Amino acid sequence: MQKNLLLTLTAGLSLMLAGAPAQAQGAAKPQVVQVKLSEWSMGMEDTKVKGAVQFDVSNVGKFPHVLTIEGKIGGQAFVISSMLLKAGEATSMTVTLPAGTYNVYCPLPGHAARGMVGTLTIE
Ligand SMILES: [Cu+2]
Repeated sequence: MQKNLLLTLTAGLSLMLAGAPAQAQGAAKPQVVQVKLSEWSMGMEDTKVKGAVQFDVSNVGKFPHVLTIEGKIGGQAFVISSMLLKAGEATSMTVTLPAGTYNVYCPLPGHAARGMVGTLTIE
């Protein structure tokens, strides 16, 4: 698991990662993806989207959970994490990533091993 870059995003914050292509249209609305974290699922397995993505993340479980996205852009590893969400809490984060496949998981100890993993594909 790479930890070169760890960014915690607060509600509504929009992030464009270095190396990501500039958005052609600028005003393009991000695609909304609902993420419902619980024991033991990311609630968004194998999501496929285009362009900017707004993750509306909620914790519908009993334990704290986090949405982490991990991958490489131009050979450079990155990790993006939501804030830690306690039971019943929600947040939103918008990311713009180049086309590719990224891993999503909950980084809390043992959670990924129990099934809190998935894939995000940007087309
Ligand atoms: Cu978790």
